[in-house]
Amino acid sequence: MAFTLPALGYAYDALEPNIDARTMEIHHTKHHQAYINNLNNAIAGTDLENQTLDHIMKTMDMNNNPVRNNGGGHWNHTLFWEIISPESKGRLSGSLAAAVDAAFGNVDTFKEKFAAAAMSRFGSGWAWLCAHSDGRVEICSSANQDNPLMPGIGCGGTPIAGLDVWEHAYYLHYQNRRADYIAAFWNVINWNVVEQKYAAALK
Ligand code: MN3
Repeated sequence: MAFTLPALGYAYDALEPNIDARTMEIHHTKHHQAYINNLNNAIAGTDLENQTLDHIMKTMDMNNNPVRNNGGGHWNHTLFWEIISPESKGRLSGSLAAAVDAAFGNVDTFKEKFAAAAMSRFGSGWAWLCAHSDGRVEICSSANQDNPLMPGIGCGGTPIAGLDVWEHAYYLHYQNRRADYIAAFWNVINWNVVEQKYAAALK
């Protein structure tokens, strides 16, 4: 079964001014679609063809660059579209807020550390908030289209929020101002979805 581009739950211009419509459209219809097309081509006729995307991530042969780069690209963007929304929804609360406090002291420190992870990723990659099955959360970043589900990335758990810091994610509107793009992320993060993903990661 070939992978297909997931529909967004909002219009391309719905995240303005935090993420501009042109970036959203190109990012979704060109970049994400290309990862999917290349992934489908890479797995056609192989044992991976009928596996779930999660299974492909967790059992990744890190020497298989076409599947690593394009499978990661598909998984990562699928999460990203889900955890943003036209306006920030919900708030950090409940058991996720407690886990964030336990790990970082408070929400502001969490945001600072997440932004630092996103800023310090040299070149292209992602910043992640990951949840472990025992409830702990941690922040990390990974290069290119790698993600923490893949073996040997250096941080564990399940990503429950991720921020794309490839220039294609922000350059049209923010040019080199990655810090401004990261700050705008908090205006569009959907905490309700992140909390659902946190709860699912504990099972
Ligand atoms: Mn991207």
